[in-house]
Amino acid sequence: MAERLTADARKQALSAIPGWSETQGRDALGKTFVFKDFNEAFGFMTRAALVAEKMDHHPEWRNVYKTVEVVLSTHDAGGVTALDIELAKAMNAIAKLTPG
Ligand code: H2B
Repeated sequence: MAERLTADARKQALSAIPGWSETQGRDALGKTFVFKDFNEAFGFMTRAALVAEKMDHHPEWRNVYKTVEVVLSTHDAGGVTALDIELAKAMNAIAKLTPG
C-alpha cells in the first residue's frame, strides 16, 4: 500500500505542481480549476475520471458550472501519498490540453 508522504516530501512535491496546495485541517491536496465554460469543465472531469479509474485512485471533487474544486487524499493511507502527487500532475496536464 502507498505510504503517506512526510511533510517535507509533500512540500517539495507540491512546489513542482502549479496551483496545488495543502488543504487546511486535513492531510490532503487541493486545487480549484476554472475553465471557460461548463463544457470544458466537464470535458476535464471526463478525461480525469478515465485516468483516475485506470490508476484506481479517485478524486474528491465538486463542479459548479465552469469551476471544478478538487481534493486529493489516499483514503486507505489516511493522507497524501505519491498517488495523489501523480494524479495532481496528470490533472494539470489534462487541464492544459483543454482548448480555450
Ligand atoms: N482513491 C483514493 N483517493 N484513495 C484510496 O485509498 C482509494 C481510491 N482506494 N480508490 C481504492 C480506490 C480502493 O478503495 C480500491 C478497493 O482499490
